[in-house]
Amino acid sequence: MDYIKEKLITIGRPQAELVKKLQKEYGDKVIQEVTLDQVFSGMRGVVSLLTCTSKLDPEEGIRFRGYSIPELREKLPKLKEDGEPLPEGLFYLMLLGELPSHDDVKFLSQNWAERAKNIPPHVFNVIDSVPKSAHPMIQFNVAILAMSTESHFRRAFLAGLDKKEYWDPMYEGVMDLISRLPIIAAYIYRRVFHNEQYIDPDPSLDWAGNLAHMMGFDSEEVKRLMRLYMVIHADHEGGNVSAHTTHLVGSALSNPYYSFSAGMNGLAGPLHGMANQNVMHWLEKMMDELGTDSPTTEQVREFAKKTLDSGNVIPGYGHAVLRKTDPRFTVQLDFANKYIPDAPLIKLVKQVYEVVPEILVQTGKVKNPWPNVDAISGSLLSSYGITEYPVYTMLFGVSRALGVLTQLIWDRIYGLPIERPKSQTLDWFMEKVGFK
Ligand code: AMX
Repeated sequence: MDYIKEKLITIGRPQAELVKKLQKEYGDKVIQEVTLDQVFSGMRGVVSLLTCTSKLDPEEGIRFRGYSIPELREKLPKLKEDGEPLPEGLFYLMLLGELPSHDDVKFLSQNWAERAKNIPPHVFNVIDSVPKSAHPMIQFNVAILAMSTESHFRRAFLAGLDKKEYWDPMYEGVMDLISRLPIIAAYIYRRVFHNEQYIDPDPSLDWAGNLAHMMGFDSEEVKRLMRLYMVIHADHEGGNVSAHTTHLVGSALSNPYYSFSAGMNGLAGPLHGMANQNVMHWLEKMMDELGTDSPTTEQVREFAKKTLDSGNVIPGYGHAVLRKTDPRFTVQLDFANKYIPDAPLIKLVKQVYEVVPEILVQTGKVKNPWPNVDAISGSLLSSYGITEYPVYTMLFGVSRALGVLTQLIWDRIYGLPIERPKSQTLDWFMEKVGFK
């Protein structure tokens, strides 16, 4: 057993006991009242999930095991002092609840590089059988499902493993799956956009650095950006579509591949992860229609208004929980201001930021007029030469694996049951509220 796994279960067993005790002794305590409005508006604010990896504050944004993004940038191990934190470190933090050392991060980089060596050939055959024109998220997802032939969890379940031990094969499957996602994503990227000129992984590199390398970007700058991208997209507490779906499907004891694949289908929706690609289409359409790459701020304002008037949302703005500018937006803007302040797309992102919140406020209905993570991520990637918009959501997905799959291990440590909320008919709701 590797030492991280050993540490995990040493921490995990008492936590699992605590959850059981809490439920047994306080199970009948009322924690919240739910209104009809909450049910009809996508269960906003309804507390119904136990998630330990991260927590989202509407004003402050995401905290991973208590640490904000600026704190992570300061405290997580980096390869170079002025670089960005390694996603391996964030995984360690989310899994074990404590900050890793440089050695811990190195262990994970090496462990994942080793595990990534054994992707079965049929996975690539499955990708190759899908038309290149299919969206990368389709190709990514069929590859994830195809890898489930390797599931430790499925094998252990069939062999009759004691359910208290389910966390163990789940950990193995999650580690395998996370280790392999960069190879899968880079394969799809090179297949679709670089004429099948594949680049071998370099096992001496870190997980995100290797992804940049296999995509064909060997500069330190792109590796640095990839590390940041992988850290900030990793988790956003338990109720967002990709996290909730992964957790829900996992509650049926589906293996990590089935569970994560389900989450990725949710990430592919335009209101969730696909927004990063749609922001780029929106900016491109703006430049096309205006016939210029550097529109005036007034022109940007008019274009944004036109988008709203035509009954469309402005992608990259708004959020179901956040009520301030997303710190994941701010950190990317800081990064851009530091390294590429004059990039034309970054200038455009800033112009949009200047005018869109005010326009959204004027609608009188948008609860959060501020930018989210997707308002800038594509422009940043594109400014560094990763210009193929359809891969942006897939890169988001590679990162999101870190959080949602860590939580899946914890779900099995806690021994959470199959999820099954109650639904009611419209008549029931009408009767309940006394509708006349
Ligand atoms: N542009 C235009 N209208 C918007 C808007 C935006 N960016 N954000 C919200 N609205 C509208 C909603 O469509 C809704 O209109 P309706 O009453 O006519 O149906 C109204 O404002 C109230 O919505 P809300 O309570 O403020 O937001 P929500 O919780 O229902 O939805 C979100 C949140 C993110 C889906 C929404 O803000 C949106 O569609 N944003 C654009 C897409 C986007 O950027 N998604 C990425 C989110 C982050 C992520 O998951 N990656």
